Amino acid sequence: MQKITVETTPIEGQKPGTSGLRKKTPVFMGPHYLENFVQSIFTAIGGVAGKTLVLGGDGRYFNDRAAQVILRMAAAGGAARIIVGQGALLSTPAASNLIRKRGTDGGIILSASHNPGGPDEDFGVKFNTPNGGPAPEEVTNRIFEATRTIASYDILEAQDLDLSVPGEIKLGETVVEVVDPVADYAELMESLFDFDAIRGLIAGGFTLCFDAMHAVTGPYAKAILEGALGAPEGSVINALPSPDFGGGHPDPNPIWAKPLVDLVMGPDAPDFAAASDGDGDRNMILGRGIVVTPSDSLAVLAANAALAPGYARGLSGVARSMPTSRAVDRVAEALGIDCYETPTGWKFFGNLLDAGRATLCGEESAGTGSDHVREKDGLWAVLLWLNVLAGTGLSVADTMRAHWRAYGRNYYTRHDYEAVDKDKAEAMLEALRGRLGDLPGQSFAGRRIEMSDEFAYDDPVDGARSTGQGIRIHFEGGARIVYRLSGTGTVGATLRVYLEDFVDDPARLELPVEEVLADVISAADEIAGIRARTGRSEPDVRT
Ligand code: VG1
Ligand code: CO
Repeated sequence: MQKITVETTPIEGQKPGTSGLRKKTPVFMGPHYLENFVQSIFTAIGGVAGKTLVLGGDGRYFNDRAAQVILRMAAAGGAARIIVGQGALLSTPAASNLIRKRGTDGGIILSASHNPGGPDEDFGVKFNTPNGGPAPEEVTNRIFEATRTIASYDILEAQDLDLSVPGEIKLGETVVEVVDPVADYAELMESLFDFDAIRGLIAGGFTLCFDAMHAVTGPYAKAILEGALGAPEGSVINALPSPDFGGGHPDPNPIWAKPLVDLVMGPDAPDFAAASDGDGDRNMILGRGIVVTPSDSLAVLAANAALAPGYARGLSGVARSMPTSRAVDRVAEALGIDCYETPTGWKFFGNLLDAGRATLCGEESAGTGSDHVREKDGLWAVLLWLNVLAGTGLSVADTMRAHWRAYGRNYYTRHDYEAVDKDKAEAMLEALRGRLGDLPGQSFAGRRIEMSDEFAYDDPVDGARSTGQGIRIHFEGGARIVYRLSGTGTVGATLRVYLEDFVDDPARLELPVEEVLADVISAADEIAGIRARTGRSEPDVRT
């Protein structure tokens, strides 16, 4: 088979965001676009000669063809072995596990996560380092630099490989090893959780519904929940991965997973329900009559993790992204362990997990995980919840009530303004930045500001500094607003406004969220001038 060197020129805008490079699918399918980026990844890691990489994706449109291109490029670069999920499928946490378990040099994950897929929707490529985690900024900066100077890429002239059957195939000098995408991951889950207890819970009549949203977790959830744990067939819905996710957004939140919310609020509610996203790293937890806020879920799991065998020895510490509610901070305080506050994006947890400083991590965006891999992990969160419920015998709603009574409640919501004019959004934040010094002492909607700043993070392990990570406004009494722009969108700018207030009055623990946060929501608009500056009167999505 012949290696071809193709001349190319740099393509603008190949800068990885919060989680890899995400663009509209036709952009990725354009001449040299995927190839330039992949070659730049190879350049940034010093080439792939003699190396072993993991490859897989969430099955969205173009996943299969992109995987064939990457295999030919890795072979042209002299890779020793590429471990690829059958059908080029791997959930993000399963890829992270394989990268670690097989001691590889990293991996490439094809996904735009919760963004919709299809010929006119989104595609993405992400590189994970040998620890199994998303490349840290130092690596993504090198990848970006390489995209700006690239002059050629190497690719093997060869036909597509048959990735439908596990086994080994030779591609040039490279071994392509096709593996069952589920097996190693399922084994890892069984090592962490008390499967007997969960089986017993389900055998006792506890009912559950898992919505795979036509995305990658279908086969994983079928094998684990229905297979290993004995949930009746049909407990996993939308289980067949489809290239356009059945035409929906594979985003597990009350907007895109509304049918699941309707189910738990209706007469046929199961005891437990959950959903995951396109690439299987997010989770949404629901119970009869209740939707659990991701920030609360992190706090509950931290408080009860010791019920699962994998965490019985206790937690070394916990970490949350800055905009995530501070509910977990109270649990950490009670447990006497450290709580770290990092910028948005899982890559910032990697060093803390590697150094053993944190065992559990989470984000308000439905991401929860632990040191078992270096990515957030949707099914893991579902299984830990089931293990906790099997241990306490409580319902989801009673678990939340007990938690709020013990720790107080951080009422929380996030308002997203999507596809806002980028210049206007940036100008709004720039104006706010200029006023940060003057805000303390001023009142908005009857709330007095105590502190305001722009979040910067100094990694306690390697000292790397990340600036410009979101504007924070703290009010007297514990309320908080955070403003930041999304780093995963593909159209204009997405403004995220994170709103929170703390209540520990036992009489006020079960009020509607929008009612408790009404002042804080008004203050958020008054302070930044969202309506006036963006022309939007309402957020597009409230989670
Ligand atoms: C969003 C979330 C962030 C998450 C990231 C990747 O980023 O806010 O918490 O880590 O998506 O998740 P942003 O920059 O758009 O706010 V996933 O499941 O899309 O890999
Ligand atoms: Co995801």
